[in-house]
Amino acid sequence: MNPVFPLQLILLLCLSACSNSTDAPPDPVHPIPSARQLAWQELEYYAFIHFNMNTFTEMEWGFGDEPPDRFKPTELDCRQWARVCKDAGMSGIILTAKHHDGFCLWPSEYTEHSVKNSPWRNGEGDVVQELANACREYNLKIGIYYSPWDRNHPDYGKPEYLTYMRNQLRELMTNYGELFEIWFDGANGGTGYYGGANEDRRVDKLTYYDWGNIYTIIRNLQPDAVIFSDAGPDIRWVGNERGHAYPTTWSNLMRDSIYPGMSDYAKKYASGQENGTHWVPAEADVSIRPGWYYHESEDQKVKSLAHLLEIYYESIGMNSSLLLNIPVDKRGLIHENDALRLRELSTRIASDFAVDLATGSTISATNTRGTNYTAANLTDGDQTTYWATSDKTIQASLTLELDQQTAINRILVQEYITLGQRIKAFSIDILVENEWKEVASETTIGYKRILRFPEVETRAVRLNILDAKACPTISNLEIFHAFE
Ligand code: FUL
Repeated sequence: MNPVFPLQLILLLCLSACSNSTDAPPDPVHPIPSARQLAWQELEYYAFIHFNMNTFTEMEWGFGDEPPDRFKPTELDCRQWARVCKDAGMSGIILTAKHHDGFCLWPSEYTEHSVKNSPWRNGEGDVVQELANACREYNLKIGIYYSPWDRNHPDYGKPEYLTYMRNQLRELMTNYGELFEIWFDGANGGTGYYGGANEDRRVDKLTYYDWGNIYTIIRNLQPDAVIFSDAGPDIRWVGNERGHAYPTTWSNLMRDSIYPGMSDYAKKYASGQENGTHWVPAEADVSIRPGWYYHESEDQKVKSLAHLLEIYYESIGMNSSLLLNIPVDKRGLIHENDALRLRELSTRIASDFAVDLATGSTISATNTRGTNYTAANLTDGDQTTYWATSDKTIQASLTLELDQQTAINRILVQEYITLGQRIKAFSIDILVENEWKEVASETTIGYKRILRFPEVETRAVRLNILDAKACPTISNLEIFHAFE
């Protein structure tokens, strides 16, 4: 053994004691996100594409008796969809591979009710494959919407249908490369064609689908994909189809007390639960038009820029992702009106969030855990560094001093969610003529919270953490001056 001099020994001990007390990370507050949930969280904004048999029958929910030859897009071009979504600043596309009417956009070997019996590409086409290729070309992620309810299938409601569903999911999970999200609709069971039976078939939504086994198939074949349903397991429905989360939105959920399609879901679970047992963050889905599918009569009803901005702030700005639906039209293209509006939205968001006015400011905190967790981590543009207080300090304030009087009207703040969602109450003050003026008093932050307030000229901004489950951990604080 090497001799160690007493002085060096003391120094070493002292250093390690110091680093333990100041630089040990805070304990996580459970539940915490999995690696696949953390990766998903960064995607934030992606497209839903409702395009299927309903596009050609002017339906929202097809009955299941539609003949495959009605599916005949004239100019289908998935590269156009990908181009529009990429230009819109989106990170991926989720396609309705099979909706409630059961028609399959891929030539499944388990049914005749698919593109293979349609006139499109002489029955040789595969929309899922074309979209997968286009997404790869444009560096977008691809996800699959698969309706558990199938109004076409003769066996729906019987155990045999589960074999069909599993076989189809295996096909989809195997043949199209890496998928980022699998989307299971909560709407299921009711009247339908069911192979000619034309009857009402109800299922026990809790037990019928044997979800555990379906999740196992997906985990085995697509280990990095997140699974969406009302009940997760990875991502949950936000509880409305208007595209907004709630000022209080927890990513925690009592997951085991929920099953997809339960009637009181929206009331009880949509905004998550402070004491939820599992990490199941919210995804807000909404259509850019009144319907999910394309209807020519809605060409002039594309949501306004102002409406879409509201949706943006109430989803991405309230600890949720935004799944914005674009109905592809009968040609097989995203309609010009929708493409134009999407571009307006992305241009506005890009310009409103182009200049972070917090960059270069001086930032200080009333409490800091240690040298690895200083307030400077909030403005370093690095999401893996964060500010934290010492274990026993829940309430603390951060003050940002700008180098000159500046007009501001947005503040963006992010918790370091790797260690769990912790903050229960916070407020924001702005220094106006030497007096602190409160502009926001709120509850949760989560992955991302964007606060809007009327434009104000200031040299200093203060974020006060008023209550938290444990010492707060915040990774990012940005300030902007948006158009209005
Ligand atoms: C609902 C479905 O019934 C709608 O048709 C649409 O697909 C929407 C996203 O989910 O539950």
